[in-house]
Amino acid sequence: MSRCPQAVFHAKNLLKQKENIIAKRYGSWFSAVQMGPPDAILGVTEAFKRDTNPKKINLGVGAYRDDNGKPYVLPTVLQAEQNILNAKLDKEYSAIGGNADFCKLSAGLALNADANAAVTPNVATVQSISGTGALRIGGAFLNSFAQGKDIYLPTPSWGNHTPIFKHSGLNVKSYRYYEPKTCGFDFQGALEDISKIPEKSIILLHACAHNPTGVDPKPEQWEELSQLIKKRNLYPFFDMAYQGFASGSVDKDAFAVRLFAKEGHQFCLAQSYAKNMGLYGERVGAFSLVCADKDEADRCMSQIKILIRPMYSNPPIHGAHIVREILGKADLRAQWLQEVKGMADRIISVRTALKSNLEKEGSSKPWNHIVDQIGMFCFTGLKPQECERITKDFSVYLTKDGRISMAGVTSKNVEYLAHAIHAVTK
Ligand code: IK2
Repeated sequence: MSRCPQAVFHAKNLLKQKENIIAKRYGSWFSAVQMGPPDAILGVTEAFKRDTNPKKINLGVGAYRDDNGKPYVLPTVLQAEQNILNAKLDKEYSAIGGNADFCKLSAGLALNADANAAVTPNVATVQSISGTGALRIGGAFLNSFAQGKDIYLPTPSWGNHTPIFKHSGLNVKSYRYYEPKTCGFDFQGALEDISKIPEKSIILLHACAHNPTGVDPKPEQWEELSQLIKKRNLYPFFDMAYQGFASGSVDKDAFAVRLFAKEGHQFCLAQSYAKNMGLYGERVGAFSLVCADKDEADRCMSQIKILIRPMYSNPPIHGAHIVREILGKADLRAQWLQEVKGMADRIISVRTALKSNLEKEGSSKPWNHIVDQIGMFCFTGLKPQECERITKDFSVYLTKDGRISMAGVTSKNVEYLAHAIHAVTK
């Protein structure tokens, strides 16, 4: 049955009016919202995905790749998951602070050279939503209870530190860290700036494999920093997202954290298993407070739980079970230590390969910093125009500050990368 033209016209008009009302209503709620910029790091991956050049390389985000450029699931993680499956664990809610065994094992991994030693009772640890979540819990706790609300970050620092701590309500300030002339640590600059930081402020320290520079203090420099930080009565906040990834040894990479503990500092610590267990998307990490004594640790723990409850109630369980399985079983733990070393060693080897390929290209620039820097990143020293050109002309994707993720470099693409770097820097 066909409808008369007036009725169709009337129906269409009604529909249009309805759409206008909906558009107007929804438009009016958020019409003032401006388009935000893409994330400085994750936005690089989006641009990389759109590129159709078969030679493209993504050196943006810090995620480990094998020598074929593929994501790597650690064999110990696969084994741990099999064990979890076999154990037929339930899916009940976790406690607010997460899995208790996981927490003890995490604090022990950071603080104890002996894997079998118990964590001292002055340490309060909760499971967190990876390293970012640990930093955010720490920010919230310090905003509520620290004596000073200023947090000093090294310049530069991981791009997410400033938003995390601002979002926590802290005042974000900075101290000198990196010397562009040497592509190394500005030790004197750091000492000068730290000695002027007002007492009771918080100081953020990258425990190892500084992101984005790959530049770490030497052990003797850590010792001096520890003395100065104590003298200035500053509160250290360690961010340890790369334990094992810098040197290949979880113990060597925990040097600074253990030194501060030995020297009687009270401090807090954010840990992540994204990199060293390849558990990026599982979002598993830990936040610890090293307190004066057990009583203080218990009181702080109660307050941390009160902060967590309205944020996300309690953490996810799967990642914590994997970590507990690996760290808690001697054979899996030993195998995992080898796998971490394997990842670190591959990164160290592509650093050497990149430097020698740049020399082969005939580059007369000094590239020693590629092998001197440590961990997942190399702060190449490429200027913003050079970064833009290497992306436009060679489809090499990196962050605008000249940071490249060494994890994205392989024996297959290192020659092409060296060629591209030389072309834009000669
Ligand atoms: N802290 C630092 C210093 C980090 O580098 C990271 C991870 N950053 O990785 C992305 C990149 O820079 O390309 C974190 C904390 C937190 O990582 P997550 O929340 O994934 O554990």
